[in-house]
Amino acid sequence: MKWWYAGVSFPCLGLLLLGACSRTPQSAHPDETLVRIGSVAPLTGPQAHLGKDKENGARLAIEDANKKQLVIGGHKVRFELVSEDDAADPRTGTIVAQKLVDEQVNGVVGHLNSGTTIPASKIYYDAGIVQVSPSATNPKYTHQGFNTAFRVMANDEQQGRVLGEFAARRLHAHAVAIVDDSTAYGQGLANEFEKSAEATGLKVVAREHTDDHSTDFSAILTRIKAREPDLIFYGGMDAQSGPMIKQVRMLQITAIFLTGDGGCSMEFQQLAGDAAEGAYCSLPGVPLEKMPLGSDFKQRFNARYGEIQDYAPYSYDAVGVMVAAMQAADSTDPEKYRPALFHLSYPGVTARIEFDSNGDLKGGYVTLYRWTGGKKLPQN
Ligand code: ABU
Repeated sequence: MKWWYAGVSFPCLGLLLLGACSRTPQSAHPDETLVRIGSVAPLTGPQAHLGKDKENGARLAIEDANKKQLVIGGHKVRFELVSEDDAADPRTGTIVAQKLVDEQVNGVVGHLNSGTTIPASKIYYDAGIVQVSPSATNPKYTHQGFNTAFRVMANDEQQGRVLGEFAARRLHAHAVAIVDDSTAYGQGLANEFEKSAEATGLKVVAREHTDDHSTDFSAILTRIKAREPDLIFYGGMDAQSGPMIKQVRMLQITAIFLTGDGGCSMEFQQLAGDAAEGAYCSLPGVPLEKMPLGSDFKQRFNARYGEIQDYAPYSYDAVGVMVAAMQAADSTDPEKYRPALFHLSYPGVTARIEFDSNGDLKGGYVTLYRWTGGKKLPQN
């Protein structure tokens, strides 16, 4: 339901068109203030499963916040999620961002992809709306000088470095082939991996590019096979890495397969089938089981929404830290609670969340996993 149906009377609608009426949406309960948090992710297209997972994480956090019956700024508050679909498309991302700005949401959790998050961040910054991305890892997002931009996971500089060192020191690779999906995320992570791999003495024997809609990689993989790498690194999402590893094994390429968080989902395993066995991937943070609140979150999420794909816990934390900042500032106004985000030490389910002056997560731990018998097993 749109805010102008829920909270603005019909006479007010006319005045609103003349700019003479408050646009603040009202709760259906007269003694409550409605606090609306935007959530943006691809809910259609090849990444819809990841977007839904992210949305569900945010939804669970909103429900938990409402259970606490918080009073902020002297008013009982009720949180509401405003979910939007950007289809992982940068242009749609900016249209949806402008829509949320026009609707005057109190904050935004999103977007999911770096390619949508980065262009959208300018729109939120210009409007003074706080944006916490649970998953966009391209460093540029928090390096544009926008004090409204935050993220709750390690960025691709951190992840790429760890992946490169892991390939050399733990997997003992020597010759690596690198493929990326030509997106802000995939290409950026592959570049960081390449830097790290070369710094640790690995030889890059092939560098190839695909896109985030392809599923046939036979031409790329045939060229790679001729270069005899002992490891293939893929920068991109599960919709490509799943079919890619299948085709790697069909071509009888025995190289180790390694990818980042975009390919570390349950969907990767579903798409790859038996070919997933022995593949490696990284996820920011420590495994949920090792976090004080992680197992409880996992249990409740599984009971409510099924298996976690990838980003639900980070999205849960992104909403959680935003609500914590509102409580700390005793205000749901983004101008007022934004500064509080820089001073919080928030116990998330994926990490203790503290932001640096750019809005990046301090510490930025990364865990490597190996697919074994259909499960991801932590390696560090
Ligand atoms: N972090 C990987 C997926 C999201 C993105 O950065 O595009």
